[in-house]
This record gives sequence, structure tokens and C-alpha cells, in this order.
Amino acid sequence: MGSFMGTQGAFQENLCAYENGNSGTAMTSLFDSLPRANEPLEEGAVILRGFATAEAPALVEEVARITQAAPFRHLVTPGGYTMSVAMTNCGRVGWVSDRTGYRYSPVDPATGASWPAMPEKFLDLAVGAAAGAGFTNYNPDACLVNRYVGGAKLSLHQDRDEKDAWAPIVSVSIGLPAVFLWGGRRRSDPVRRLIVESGDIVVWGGPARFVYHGVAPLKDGQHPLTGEARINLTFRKVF
Ligand code: MD3
Ligand code: FE
Repeated sequence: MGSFMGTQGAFQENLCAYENGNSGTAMTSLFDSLPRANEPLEEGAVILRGFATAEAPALVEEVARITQAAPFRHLVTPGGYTMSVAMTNCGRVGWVSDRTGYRYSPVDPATGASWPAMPEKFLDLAVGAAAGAGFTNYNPDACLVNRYVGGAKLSLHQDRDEKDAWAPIVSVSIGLPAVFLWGGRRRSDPVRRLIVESGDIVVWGGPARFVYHGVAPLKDGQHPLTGEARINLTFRKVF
């Protein structure tokens, strides 16, 4: 952590303070009871702390409904690795991967059926969060639903299969906390770490759209809404 603190200034120290307060043995401080400010991360990216907290139980119910029709599955990458994150989708298209490559598919390859429709609640939330981050007229057509349990991770990557390179990706975290890995436009750029908790939404669009990002291995735990898991919804404008 020390190597980048010197170059990134006060805001970066702030992130480190977050991490220190959340790692290792349980720790409380005077700050725990204060509302957490929305943090601008970089141009085009903002974290809306707790934006989805009130709706999180309803979102979990919708995920249960989606997974009855399109169960979570561990996709295989073109390189032959089975992903530790379990995935499913709702909306007009869904993100899938197999030995032949990644793509957006209008049908679930496991069943040949269309993906479950995007729930109204999902759409309203994503549109509201995008507007809160300054992106008006957001109209996502896909929602990838990721499920992490202890040890599951997502390696550093870019999302670049969506046609609209300006429209944001809206990421909703539910359940166990996670550490986002947040890099730059080149794979070799330094990677910052950002804790995201249940109810937090991160909006990445415009100039921040193609930053490398990932999720560090999830720490084991229990959460009242999701049990042993973290669920992440990522809304995308694919077409
Ligand atoms: C977009 N998911 O599904 S989303 C993914 O928490 C994915 O499940 C992660 O990355 C998850 O593709 C992280 C949030 C995210 C973070 C950084 C980004 C999306 C981003 C940076 C640029 C564009
Ligand atoms: Fe991604």
C-alpha cells in the first residue's frame, strides 16, 4: 500500500483508512455511525454508498426468481478455466463464456430459452443510480448477476464487448463485503483497492469505462441477506 500513497494524495489515504477499518479483527470507531459520503473515484466513476440498501431485500427476492429459470452456473473461459464466480443473467441478452470465447447471447445456452426479463425494480434502480452519477437517459439491456462465496474472485479485466462505449456499467453490491480491484487504462497501471459493502452502487462510464478492474478473493462470512455469499448485479448497455 505504501508505494502508491505518496503519489495519490489525500483521497487515496482515505481509501486506505476504509480498508484498515474493515480488515483483520473487528474494530469500531466514531465514524461507524456517520453516513458515508459518495466518493468520486475518478472522472466518470462514482460510488454511491448505500444507494440500494433499502431495496436490497427485494433485489435478493428477484435474484431468487431469476435463478429458478436460469440457475447460477460456473462458466468456462476460452483458456479452459472454470470461473470461481457463479453467474446468470436477466434482460434481452446475457453474458456467457465457453471454450470458443465470450459473447452476449439472447438465450441461455444451458436451456436454449430467453433469459428472464429484467425486473422493473432492477431497471429503476440502475437508471436512478446512473442519473445520480450524471448519466441521463441510461437504458441498460442486460444485467449480469454474479455470485461469490469465500475464495471466489474475478481477475483483472476490461469490459469491452458493449457497443456503447460511453454508457456506464452500474454495479450493485449485495451481501458480504468485497474488495474491488480498480486499475487504470493499461493492464500495467497500479491497482487500487476499494471496499464495497451491501447496498453500495458503483457507476463507471464515460472516460472511466475501460479501466481494468476485478474483485479480490472473497473473505468467508455470513450476511443476513445472502448467507455465505456476495451478489453483484452489473447493468450494461450492450446494443
Ligand atoms: C466497469 N464484476 O461482471 S463490477 C463484471 O463485483 C465485473 O462482480 C465485478 O467486473 C463484480 O464484469 C465488478 C464493478 C466494476 C468495477 C470496475 C469497473 C465495473 C467496472 C471498471 C470499469 C468498468
Ligand atoms: Fe467487469
